Amino acid sequence: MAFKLAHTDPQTKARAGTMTTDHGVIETPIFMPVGTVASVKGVHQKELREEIDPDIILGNTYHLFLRPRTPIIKAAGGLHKFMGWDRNILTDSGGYQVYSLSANRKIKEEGVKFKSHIDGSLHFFTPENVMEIQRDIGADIIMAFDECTPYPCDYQYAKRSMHMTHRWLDRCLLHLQKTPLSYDYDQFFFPIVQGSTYKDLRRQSAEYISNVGAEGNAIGGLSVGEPAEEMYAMTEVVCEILPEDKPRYLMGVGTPINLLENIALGIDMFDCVMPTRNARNGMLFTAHGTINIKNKKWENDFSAIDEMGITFVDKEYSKAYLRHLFAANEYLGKQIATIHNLGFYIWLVREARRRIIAGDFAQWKNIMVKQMDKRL
Ligand code: PRF
Repeated sequence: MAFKLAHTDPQTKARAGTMTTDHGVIETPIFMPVGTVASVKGVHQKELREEIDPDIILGNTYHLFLRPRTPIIKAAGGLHKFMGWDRNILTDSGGYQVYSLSANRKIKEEGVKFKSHIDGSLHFFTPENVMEIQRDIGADIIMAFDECTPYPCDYQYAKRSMHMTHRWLDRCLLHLQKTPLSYDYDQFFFPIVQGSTYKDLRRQSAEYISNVGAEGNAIGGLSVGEPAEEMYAMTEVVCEILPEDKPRYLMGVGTPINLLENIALGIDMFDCVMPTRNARNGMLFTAHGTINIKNKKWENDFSAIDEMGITFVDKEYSKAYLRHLFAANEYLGKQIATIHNLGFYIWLVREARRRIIAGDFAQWKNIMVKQMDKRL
């Protein structure tokens, strides 16, 4: 994978770059819409491509392994063909979903035994079989199998867990070498920094991960309930150590403000369910703050959903109409809100990129952070 830094911001540590894989160019910073089960919830692939236009989306190993199951995806010729998405895909390893979704999981050195959240069936994930599954799912970027520690997490547990994540990483690497590609395009492997909210552990983990010399590096274990300031502090110490010339991916983050603050600390890639999940609950993100579209105050507001929005829904429909759709519990309401929110997130990272290149990212970020903190 070729990663080229086009520009670094002199006032912050923000970077603008490009990553190139066999499924095309990814302009960074990037936000990856979450398509957990081979579907970005509520958005047709055509709308995703033509209106929201992300260079890459994310899928989940845990979910796809359980349903439709790996052999079905393999028979389809990989996830791109199965879901009709010819741009980039990244799959998360299941290292997070196993902990957050499955009942009765048991974490041991060998791997994680877990019960499916769908039918209660028993499964076992190891660093080895998760690499094989990710080969067969066939995303362009695949992730190491890790343990995401909860917050708060005591120091001894965080330390032991981090070391196990490092040993699992070694097993992932060894097994990947023995596991050929399943399809005729390349895959790139990203290891994951852990270490909870402890700076010394984060530094140690970042050193370990950097030494792997992977095509890109990720930071996990954040945005799990800790205050934003603690997340930023961890991002900062880790970014000081991770190689400059490789993309940095902050997993599962976050709010629009979190994105800008972490871009300023040197992060290049993000994913989060927030724009899609919150859309389904009637929460809209805009450059001027958040809107609860279910609120009665929008009942008679016939202004556009978002005058500045990049997607067709933003100018085509009014706030009053969208509020009505939510009140009537129509599917279309959730769809419109989802397209709006994803369009906004993609606009935000693209605008950040443009500002980094133009040289006024820091000033713009400070204005945006204040504006986006409002509730409209
Ligand atoms: N590990 C993995 N995926 C993740 C996380 C992690 O720590 C997080 C943490 N916010 C989100 N997604 N594998």
